[in-house]
Amino acid sequence: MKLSALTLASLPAAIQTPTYDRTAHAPGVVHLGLGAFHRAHQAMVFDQLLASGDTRWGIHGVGMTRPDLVNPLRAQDGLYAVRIADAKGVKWQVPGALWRTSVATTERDAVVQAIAAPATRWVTLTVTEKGYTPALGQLLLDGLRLRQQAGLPGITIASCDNLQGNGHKLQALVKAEIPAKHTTPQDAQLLVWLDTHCAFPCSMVDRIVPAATAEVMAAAQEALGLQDACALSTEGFWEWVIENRFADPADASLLQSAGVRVTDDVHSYEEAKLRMLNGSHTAMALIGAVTARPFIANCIGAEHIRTFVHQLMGREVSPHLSRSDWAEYRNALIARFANPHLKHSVHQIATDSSQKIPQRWPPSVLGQIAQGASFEHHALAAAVFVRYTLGVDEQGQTYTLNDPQAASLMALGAAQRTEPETCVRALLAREDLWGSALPQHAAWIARVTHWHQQVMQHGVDKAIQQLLAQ
Ligand code: CS2
Repeated sequence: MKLSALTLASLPAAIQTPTYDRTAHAPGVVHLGLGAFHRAHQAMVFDQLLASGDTRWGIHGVGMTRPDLVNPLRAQDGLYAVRIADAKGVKWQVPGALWRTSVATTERDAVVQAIAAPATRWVTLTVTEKGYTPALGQLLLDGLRLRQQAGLPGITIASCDNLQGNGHKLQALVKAEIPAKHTTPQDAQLLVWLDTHCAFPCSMVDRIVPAATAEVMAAAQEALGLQDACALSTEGFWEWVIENRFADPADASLLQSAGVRVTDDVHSYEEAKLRMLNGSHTAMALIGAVTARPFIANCIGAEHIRTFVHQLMGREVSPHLSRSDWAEYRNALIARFANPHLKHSVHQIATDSSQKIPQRWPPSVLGQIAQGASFEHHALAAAVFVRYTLGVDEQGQTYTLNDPQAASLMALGAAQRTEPETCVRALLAREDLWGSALPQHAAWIARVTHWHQQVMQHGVDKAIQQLLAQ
């Protein structure tokens, strides 16, 4: 038997399950990007608010492209188990906030109608870096336009993706779909309505949630006594920092009551998270992919890689952060990366590296350059990225580059065994990855070239050890 509304009551008493009515009310939240992260993070915050008796936080979850990810959730009435495991212990919980589901590519109209529904008060988004396209702006605008035409209240539209200033980016994307020239009076009104009645807060979200695995499904079966094709595993830690900018100002204290940090300064949390956590993640993911270490815990478990990441954060990232508690933050991150319960695949994190590197590495490198300080750790990480584009690890096993730029990256990196310098230069010239300043910086190019030589001659582990010995 599988987990569903019918079988929920049969779960062992130790598992926390929703006790509120999941069918009496229309969802108040439309979430775009129904991946593992949302289900083990925001959906659990909304579950808490629902459990407190506030019926407005049920979710209409939208998978952006993949019906095969949404269908199993539908078959389980939006229910799934989450294993929360770290040094403090292991527990299972079944959040109940996911009430409806759609797939944007095949059910676009249902999504537009959901955004325009009277009960909807929030739209949240985790559509990944590459999801910020004109098509997303248009989808949101179509729903928002219907709201405005129907005289409905404005809503809060919260981007929760790993992008600096994510709320501003999303707002610009939506407004860009209204023609700047020859604006009709209706469009002009819609623009004013968007600015005065809707809110696009920036936010930083954090929780390590690996993609579902067969191992977690088997563990769920054991813990639940039921089959759960959508079970997830995560850590106890979670953080949601959101700008105090809501269509309904009363939401600020409600979210705070559920443990969300509401502040006017999201920026300092965003930059620290993107460069410390995500920056280290990308470095370890590429190191792991090339050295055939399957999980982040394997990388951080190797002493030289742990020291490398510790130094990367402490020496090259932290000097440019506005967060002053960076040392505690770094130490907490190292402990989180080492969580043995999280089988966080390096290839999952290496996915879309071309979209992730721009937020994660160049700001720290540029900060170091401005201060005349060393950027050796980032240069080595960049060299490993070049090596990664070969698509074969140091054991000779091939792997796939899952990246919208995969073809062009692999084409540029293909000859790196025979023409290493040309390939490094070609990959470092890409402004879409490194921004406009770094491709011009001779010392940066020279240091990445140096580390690439070491990586090609001696392997990634030796190159890291050499760096640490400097
Ligand atoms: C990771 C993130 O896959 C990745 O790019 O760096 O998903 C990371 O696990 C989360 O941002 C943690 O909050």
